[in-house]
Amino acid sequence: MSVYQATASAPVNIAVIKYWGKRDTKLILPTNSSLSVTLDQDHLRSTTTSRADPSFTKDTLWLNGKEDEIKPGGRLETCIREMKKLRKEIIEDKDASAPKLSEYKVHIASYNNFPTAAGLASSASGFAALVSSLAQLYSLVPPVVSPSTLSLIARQGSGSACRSLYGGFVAWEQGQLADGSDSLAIEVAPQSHWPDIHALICVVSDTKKGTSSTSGMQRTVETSTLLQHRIKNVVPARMAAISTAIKNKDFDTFARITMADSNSFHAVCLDTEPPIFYMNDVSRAIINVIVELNRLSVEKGEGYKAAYTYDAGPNAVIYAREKDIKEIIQLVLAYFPQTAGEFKDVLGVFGGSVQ
Ligand code: 2P0
Repeated sequence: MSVYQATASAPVNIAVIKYWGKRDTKLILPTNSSLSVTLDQDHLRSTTTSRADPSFTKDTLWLNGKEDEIKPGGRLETCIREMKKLRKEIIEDKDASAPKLSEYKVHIASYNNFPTAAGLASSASGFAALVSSLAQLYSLVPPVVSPSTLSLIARQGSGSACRSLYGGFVAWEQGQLADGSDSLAIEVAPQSHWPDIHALICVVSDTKKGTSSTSGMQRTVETSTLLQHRIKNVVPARMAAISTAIKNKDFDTFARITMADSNSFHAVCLDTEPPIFYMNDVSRAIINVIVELNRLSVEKGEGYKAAYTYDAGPNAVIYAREKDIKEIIQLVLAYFPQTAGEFKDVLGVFGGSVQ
């Protein structure tokens, strides 16, 4: 008897143009496009195994070994249902001899291998790995199905997950259509285009954030006037400019826009009622160190050395070129010793290249 089983893994991505706000909360359609860099670290991935079998009585998911409820109408159920639908339409309806896997229940086991201290969100890599493993199981792989098509489904698990289906530099185009069929991820450039770019994660705190992204961003949509300015007047030009900077390997422009967009995202969080604070004093002190490092470097005619960005939490991600990584790590550790002093809550620095 045949065994239908597949395993796939997906990496974490960190946005340089931030997704913050939905125009459709059910389909997860964003109020603006976003762009991210996919991290290429073996220890920052989700790995998922899916198995379809006629003997299974219900779809079941285990997350890090613990059964997770698949709520009717919830994000997990949507992703599984949409993947089965794609299998039926693209494979089974066209080839009568193909096994009817879409009619079998699935068992799914997913693991995140992040160090708990990294304080990174797991929904992006988690839903991307889930969709990738079902795609392998159902033979929905290139050239039959593109990662962009799969991203339409991963997006409905968690918005940022759609960007984890490609390596390198990835845009999530917000799209215009009400059904979300044009709100998908596209590759801006593969990692091989600009392998010199690296990412450092400076762990400021590993405690769970106070306001979840999902509820925080909806509060921003409902209450922030600054968000309207951001989505209409700021992000579209930045998306175009940073894509060009990536294509030209123009680090100064990449760094300037990355830092500006992190600042803009945290400004709209502050403009939310009640305000949302994701950065803390240590996060802001790291910004000052990077700003000063860049100021001195620009003064010497050597351009920018580093770009900071912060997500919905206090941990810094610093993008830099290979030649500057060592100096930046030494600088961060000099200002924020990991064992003593008032900055003892800086838990660690993880280095890595992008995928
Ligand atoms: C981003 N973040 O672009 C932004 C920057 C956090 C700050 O995507 O509700 O977990 O599941 O679609 O994807 C976090 O939002 O939210 C996020 P849902 P998600 O990476």
